[in-house]
Amino acid sequence: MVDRSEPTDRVLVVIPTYNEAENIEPIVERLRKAVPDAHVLVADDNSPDGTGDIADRLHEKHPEHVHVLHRKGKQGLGAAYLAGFHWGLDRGYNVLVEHDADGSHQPEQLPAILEALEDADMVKGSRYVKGGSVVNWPTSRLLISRGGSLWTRLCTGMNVKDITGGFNAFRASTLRAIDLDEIASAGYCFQLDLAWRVAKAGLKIVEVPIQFIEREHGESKMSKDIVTEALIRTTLWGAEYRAGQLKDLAIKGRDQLQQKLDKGA
Ligand SMILES: Nc1nc2c(ncn2[C@@H]2O[C@H](COP(=O)(O)OP(=O)(O)O)[C@@H](O)[C@H]2O)c(=O)[nH]1
Ligand SMILES: [Mg+2]
Repeated sequence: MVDRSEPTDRVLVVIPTYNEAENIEPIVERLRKAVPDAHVLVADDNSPDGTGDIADRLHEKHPEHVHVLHRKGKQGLGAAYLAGFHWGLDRGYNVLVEHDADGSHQPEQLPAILEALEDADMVKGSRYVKGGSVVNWPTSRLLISRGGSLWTRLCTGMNVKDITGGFNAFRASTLRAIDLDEIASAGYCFQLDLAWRVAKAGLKIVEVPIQFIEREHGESKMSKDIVTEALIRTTLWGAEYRAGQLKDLAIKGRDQLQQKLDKGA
């Protein structure tokens, strides 16, 4: 169980980066302004465009608040987040935040997310609740995102509107309550995987409206393989979950029948 009376004063914002040279400095500086007490960890996969060097310079400028995790090479967003979470959990942070580098997530909206975490185990920044929005996405991308959320909701029964979103905050105890090391999802399915594990653990997920703005610089790492991974995994989780529900129903029916038979005997 997660103890919500635990403090939430030590916040680590993890930013995974791959080729975000144009974006990393402005986003870190905006975070420093919006949440001055929070620490930032840039988890860089040895970006060929030198993002890691820029992050090192930001660390020199803000030695206490900005940290850098240099990883060997491109291993996907999920692996970078997991390494970042472990880095933070090992150092006693009690809140861990996921935040993209590309300007899609607005650091100025983080205080509202952190406030909501006072009464939740996980907070999802949500484009699809009242007050949330998406700016500059082509219809095709919006369809993938909304379709992905809808499909996951149908499969798993999870009551979350924006399941694929990547602007999320967790209590450290929430991450400790789910088995992080079992997460194999690499691409954006990582976000679904995390939310599904938190929901399955019976923990409370709250959605807070955010404005999502598509990046102006650099390229998205979204690919067909990433979407396929999400589709296959969510369908399998759903099948497993629904099979479990059916089994529970069958066991209940069998027990009720047995009771009746015993009474009649
Ligand atoms: N470390 C690391 N970061 C990644 C990787 N793939 C994507 N990212 C980062 O994850 C965030 C979201 O990725 P993005 O390409 O914008 O995906 P999109 O928003 O779904 O189009 C950005 O900060 C990326 O730099 C990766 O393989 N390794
Ligand atoms: Mg992006």
